[in-house]
Amino acid sequence: MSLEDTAEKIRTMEIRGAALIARAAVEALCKYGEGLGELALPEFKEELERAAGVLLATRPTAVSLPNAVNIVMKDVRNADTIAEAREALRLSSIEFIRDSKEALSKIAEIGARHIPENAVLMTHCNSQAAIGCIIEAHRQGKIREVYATEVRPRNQGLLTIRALNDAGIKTNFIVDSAARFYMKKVDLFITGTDAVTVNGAVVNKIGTSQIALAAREARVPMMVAAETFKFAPKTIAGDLIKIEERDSSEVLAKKIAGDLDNVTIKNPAFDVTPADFVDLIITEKGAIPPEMAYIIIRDYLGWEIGDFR
Ligand code: RUB
Repeated sequence: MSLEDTAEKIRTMEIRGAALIARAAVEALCKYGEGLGELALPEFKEELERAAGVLLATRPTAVSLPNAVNIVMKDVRNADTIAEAREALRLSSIEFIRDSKEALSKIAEIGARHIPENAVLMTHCNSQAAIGCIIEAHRQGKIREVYATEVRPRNQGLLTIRALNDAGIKTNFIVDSAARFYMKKVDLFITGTDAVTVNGAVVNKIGTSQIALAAREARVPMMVAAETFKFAPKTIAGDLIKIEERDSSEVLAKKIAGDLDNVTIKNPAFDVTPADFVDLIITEKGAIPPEMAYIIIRDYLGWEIGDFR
């Protein structure tokens, strides 16, 4: 698959979910670099930066994408010879993909420890990291049942119920607006995330914050499964996470919406759940309260306050 094909698949959400986007981007970048013919070092670096730009322009919210590209490009940028740059690209790509897969199993193991016995869970959207925790807890005999939302407008809930069903987990499929109705039966609300800010706010699929609000009202804790590469370094300097606004036709077909001259159809793909509503974030390095997000950004992603002067 060419770089442009991967970018298009990310844009159209054929490839979706923050971790899968990051891995696909890294694979595409690596393959693109390997396909570049004889080039001098500056041209090689330039071509890769251009390719990285194409990938970064696909979807704005998942910080896993710029983080992954930066992790892979760091050694390439520092390389002194073309051979070094090519080797750096190959090795750092292999390493990122391996580490990100290992992170998922670690998160599943740690997350399952924080799921109570005989638990009723609710989840929103389709997160590999969150589903990993649920499946591991199920393997340990801890899950009674799961409520999974539909996730309008793109119906990612269908992917979630397929995964839970295949794992043999008793699952209830509900429309998004039924989340509060069922919250009283739930012990834990669990999601993944596209970005965690330095102050511990969690950016995830639209509707997450509404369900988090219902969970808080019902005194149901919220747990977020997040690889460390989902933490957003630039929020240290006050950068806000850009919320992707997708095409209105995802919400309402153009042939229906066409003559509604006074109606604007809004389609934000993500929302922000404040740290106050989040009880625990499960990373591959351990479970942390949201207030510790800066430690992850500093100690595991290598960014400091001074980097953004
Ligand atoms: C996906 C979404 C997921 C996170 C985490 O949104 O909000 O909860 O990306 O997923 P979209 P994972 O479908 O718009 O990409 O844990 O798999 O990285």
